[in-house]
Amino acid sequence: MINAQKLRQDFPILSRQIHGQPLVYLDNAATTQKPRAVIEALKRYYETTNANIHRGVHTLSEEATDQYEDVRAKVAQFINAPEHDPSQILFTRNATEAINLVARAWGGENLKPGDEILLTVMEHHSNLIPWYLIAKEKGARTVFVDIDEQGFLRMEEFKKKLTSRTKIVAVTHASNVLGTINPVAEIGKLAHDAGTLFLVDGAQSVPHLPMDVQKIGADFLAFSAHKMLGPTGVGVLYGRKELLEAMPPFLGGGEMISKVTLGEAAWNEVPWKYEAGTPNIADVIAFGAALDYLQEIGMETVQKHEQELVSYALRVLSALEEIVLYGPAKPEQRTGVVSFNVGTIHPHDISQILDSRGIAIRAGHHCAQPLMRRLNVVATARASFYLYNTPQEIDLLVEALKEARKFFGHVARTRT
Ligand code: C6P
Repeated sequence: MINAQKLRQDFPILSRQIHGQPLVYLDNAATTQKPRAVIEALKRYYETTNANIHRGVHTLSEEATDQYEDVRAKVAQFINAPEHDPSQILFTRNATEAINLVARAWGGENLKPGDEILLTVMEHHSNLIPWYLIAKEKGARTVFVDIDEQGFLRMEEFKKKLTSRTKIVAVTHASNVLGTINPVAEIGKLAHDAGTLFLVDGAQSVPHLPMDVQKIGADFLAFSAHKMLGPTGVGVLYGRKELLEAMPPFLGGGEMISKVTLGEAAWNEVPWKYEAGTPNIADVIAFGAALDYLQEIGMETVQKHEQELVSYALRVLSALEEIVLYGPAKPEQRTGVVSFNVGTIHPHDISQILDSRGIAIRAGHHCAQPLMRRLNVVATARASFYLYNTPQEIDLLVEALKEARKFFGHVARTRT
């Protein structure tokens, strides 16, 4: 069990006041707060180890290189990459860049006119636009699987749309709007049986549940450090080694070459073939502290805590008048993300009222405009939880929503 009250003491920002009220941070799907261990790792690196990596033959450079490469090994272990081989882990700027890398490097080389990329209507723009761009360039097509009324993927439709034309299936593991956890192991098996590749967008799953890339059969997995207690500016792409070795580089420059002559170049080995230029050394090293922190607690425990919170949130929120909740009804079928609308109040207005009480949520289309259209809304309000959130914070959310309803109900009445 997580003792969230105790754990909160590790997060300096959580003792902040916003508009004179204690901060209630419920925007964790956008980015999470950072424990002192991560902040200190960053400071320690700059105060004691700062140097460029892989180049200098001096103590600082060697220490920085070792610390940076140690994190690659930690990530390989965290997601259970085959044989925990670190060369399958690439550092990018974020999950978005990781997906762009696959679309450009793999798609640029392998997609042909008439080929299909199988996606779903619940994808974040980061797992749509890179595919739209490469599909246009290559004359390939994007195909979409719908959801049912509860927010689950229509698997019968998925099976029908998975054909010999499908060259890659790219699906989010967990929706950033609905919280739905997709059956990725089943999708991976179907994709491989059909002879196609499988990319998993893990931006909303790797931070919240135990990840095993081998179990889910992912050929590629993308996620961001900042959504799992780590710093901004670090993303991860896991790729199967044969694929990474066969693909051409994504960006060119220093570090990613083995030999350069006038007009010709040969590429470095993986993973460095994909890490052109000086990487985000400090933040990768601090990400290592975030992984240690999560591993110390255990990802099963993190998931269980979030399920308890979401279970409580669904119960108390559904008792509010005029509320519409989106996504699966059962807490065990979702992550700690709850999207909702209250009557005709615009989500931005809800968010503003909550902010005046120190409560941070997100409102808008959540970079999932096709899903908003599918749900027949322009926007939703969204509360998203993490390991430091408490049921008391959900009570504060509910009280503030009651106030918002009273206030906007009053405004609506005085206007008519
Ligand atoms: N979703 C949210 O508030 P980046 O920005 O690259 O770190 O993550 C992109 C991304 C990819 N896939 C999914 C499913 C996501 O939810 C996100 C980021 C944030 O929902 C910011 S829009």
